[in-house]
Amino acid sequence: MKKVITYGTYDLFHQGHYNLLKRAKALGDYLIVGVTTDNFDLERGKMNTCNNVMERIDAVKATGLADQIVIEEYRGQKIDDIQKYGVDIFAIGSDWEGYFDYLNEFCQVVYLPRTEGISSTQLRQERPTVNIGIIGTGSIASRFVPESENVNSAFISAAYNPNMGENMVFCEKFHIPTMAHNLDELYANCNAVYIASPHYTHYDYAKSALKAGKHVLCETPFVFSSAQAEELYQIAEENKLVLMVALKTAYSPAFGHLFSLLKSRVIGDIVEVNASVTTLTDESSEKLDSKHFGGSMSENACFPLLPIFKFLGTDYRNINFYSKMKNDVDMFTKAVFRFDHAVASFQVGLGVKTEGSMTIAGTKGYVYVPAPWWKTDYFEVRYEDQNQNKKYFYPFVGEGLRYEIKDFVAAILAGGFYHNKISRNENLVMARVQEAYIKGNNVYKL
Ligand code: C2G
Repeated sequence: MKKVITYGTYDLFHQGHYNLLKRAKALGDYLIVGVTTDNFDLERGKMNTCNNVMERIDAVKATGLADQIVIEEYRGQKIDDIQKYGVDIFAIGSDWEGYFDYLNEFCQVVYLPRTEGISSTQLRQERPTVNIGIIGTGSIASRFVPESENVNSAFISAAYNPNMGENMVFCEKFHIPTMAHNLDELYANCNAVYIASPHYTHYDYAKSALKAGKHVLCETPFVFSSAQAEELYQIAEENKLVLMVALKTAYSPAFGHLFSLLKSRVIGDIVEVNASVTTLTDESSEKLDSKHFGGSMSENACFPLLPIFKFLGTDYRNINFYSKMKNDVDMFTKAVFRFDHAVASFQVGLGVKTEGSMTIAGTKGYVYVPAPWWKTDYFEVRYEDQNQNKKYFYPFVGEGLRYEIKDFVAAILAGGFYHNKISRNENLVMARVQEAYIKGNNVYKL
């Protein structure tokens, strides 16, 4: 019996896929089809698939051409499969011509003609698009635009900056169709808004965008009081709009899995979370402007607040802040939280440098996430018995903003039926912490 194997993602299954499977089947007596997992596709940079692995397997099954379906989970698996299943022929479309010649050592490699004029990419482009207007055209927005190009259904349609000179340079550089002269013009040319303006302007812009009926993705720190956060969520809810905070760590594959591992109690009860984010900054930077909520707390605190609230909940008893001040702003702040059964702390700095790692201590072991933990692709779970230690690796592609953009767009297209990676309550409590700090509650200045 001649066994043939072929692989693919088979997203939005189409005639090209069908023809390929038929041609592959005709090469032998038994066809094995490998379907990539969602994780493997993420890892190889394909993050715009519309169907999940179950849907893609079902589509292959429905053709009736596959005698066996396997899932492809890792690089190098093709060699393992060929040996494991005693495969005679590896077949793949001609778009891969030459790429899989190394498999000739293990079986015959056949490149089959590809069907012209149809592709998953083309079908994805025909799906509804979310037109995003950007408010604020600084450095984070400059990273956002190229990242959005990796997200299916996301299109940057307009940009606004009250400084028209800056806006013009930005729109020309990134080929943005509408250079909006005011907010009304921006809103007329988008159905969602990404707010990447200075921190102190977030609340006003978010409120205005929501009132104009636009979905909002707002940069961090979201706002500076829980009342403001509450008000914005209420407007979003009343108007059935998506409101998300662009805290990129929350959407990254590594953080998502770390959360699930900890909830499944791999280190027992969590007793301590400690995380640091320090980014040395030029003293003339706007980030250190005392009039506009500058400083380490406002710039960086949302990052460590995320794991603290995700892993320990938001019901802390108290927080004490210790701040090293200069020109009325905190160059460095250490915060200590008391929970009923745990303690947490973080260090944030713009003028002081620390190791940027995170540790989570539990009754059975601990998790170590090396610097920079907030954009990690790797962490370790460690135990007293070192033989039990485990290392985990994940993709973190590019600037890592594509994950939050993907979630934002997916939430809009799903009409709100979507799990938000940072809950409303977590965002409210993060704003409450910023508020407490600004009011000077339990702030000890050094
Ligand atoms: N294909 C085709 N004609 C098209 C589109 C795709 O013949 N118009 C073929 C591809 O050449 C491939 C198969 O259909 O053999 C599946 O294509 P994709 O779903 O795009 O999967 P791909 O990214 O090519 O993954 O490990 C995975 C493999 O490396 C291939």
